Amino acid sequence: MCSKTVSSLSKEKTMNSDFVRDEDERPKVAYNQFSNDIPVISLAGLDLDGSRLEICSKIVKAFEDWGIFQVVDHGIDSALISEMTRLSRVFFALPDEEKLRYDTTGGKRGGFTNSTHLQGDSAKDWREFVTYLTYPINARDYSRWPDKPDGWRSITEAYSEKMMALSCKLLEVLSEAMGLEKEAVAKACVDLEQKVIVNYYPTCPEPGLTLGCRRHSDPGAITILLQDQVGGLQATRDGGKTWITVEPVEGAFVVNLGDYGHYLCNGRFKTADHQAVVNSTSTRMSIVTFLYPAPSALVYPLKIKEGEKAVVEETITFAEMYKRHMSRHVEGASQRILAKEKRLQEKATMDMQSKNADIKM
Ligand SMILES: O=C(O)CCC(=O)C(=O)O
Ligand SMILES: [Fe+2]
Repeated sequence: MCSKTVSSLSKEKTMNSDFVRDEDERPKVAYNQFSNDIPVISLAGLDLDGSRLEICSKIVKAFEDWGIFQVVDHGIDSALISEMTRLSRVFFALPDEEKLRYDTTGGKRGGFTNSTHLQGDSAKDWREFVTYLTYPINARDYSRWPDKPDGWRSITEAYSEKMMALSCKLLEVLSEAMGLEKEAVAKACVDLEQKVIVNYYPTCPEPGLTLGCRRHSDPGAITILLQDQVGGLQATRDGGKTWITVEPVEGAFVVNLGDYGHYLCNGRFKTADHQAVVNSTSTRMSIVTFLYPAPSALVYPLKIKEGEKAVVEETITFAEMYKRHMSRHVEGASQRILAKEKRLQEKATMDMQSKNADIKM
């Protein structure tokens, strides 16, 4: 297995084989072949009775169709967004030794991860990332927050606070969409947890053979994602048959519904099925804020319409749901490896048979 950072590997002419995905997992649509199928929704007037209903109904439709929308006029200061972006870029440009001071190998919660080590997966993700557990505040472990560049820690604090406020507004919309009181979803969460991941995707010599971030859904309630103007975030709503590349919109955040959010509304809203692809000319960055319920929060629909069945078979805690979510991904990955080995074996047998046939002729 290769231990260089992805940034270092990106300078090589060919791609390291650890990153080569099975054919059916490889990108089907280019990173810059943009689609505007995902709606861009303005939050201007969200607090006014007249326009709130209209904005909420647009969000409901987007969640029903895709589990994803983009949000503009969200009230987050663009100077804060630019500074968070600038400082994150400075971090990833640091020498490997500096980034690896915060290496998460060995299961540390928070710090720098060079590619993703999903147990049993057929290939690694072409990305590096930094993770911070940002809420609850008393759970922050500042020893895992990189101390370089200067000012990044305080900007991350300010950024995560604004993201928490925006997430709470969106949880209110989700509650109202289910016909419940504004606080219903936040109450179901018991306590809100927030994790920030800054993803960095170096340029890749063979982007058609790999993924920056494997296909997945986010486990939590909602995710707020800031991407740069390069493009690479892709979504599917037919189980991976067809994909679209989400068009980057300056100043917008992408909002994804996670698995927990999907279960709370009894499956009415889709969980966002997504991945990220890379390219050979531009590095890309995304700053992702996950909103999770407390580990003890129960995963169960808040409202089940008459005649409807619950999409969950039993009430479990979010901690248990998270564990199952991760093992589902690991199981899927192991099955892929077995299938790949079987295909290779079948091919070897066929090659051998045709060689024997040639000899007999
Ligand atoms: O970089 C992106 O656009 C997607 C990242 C993502 O889905 C994640 O970090 O969960
Ligand atoms: Fe994601």
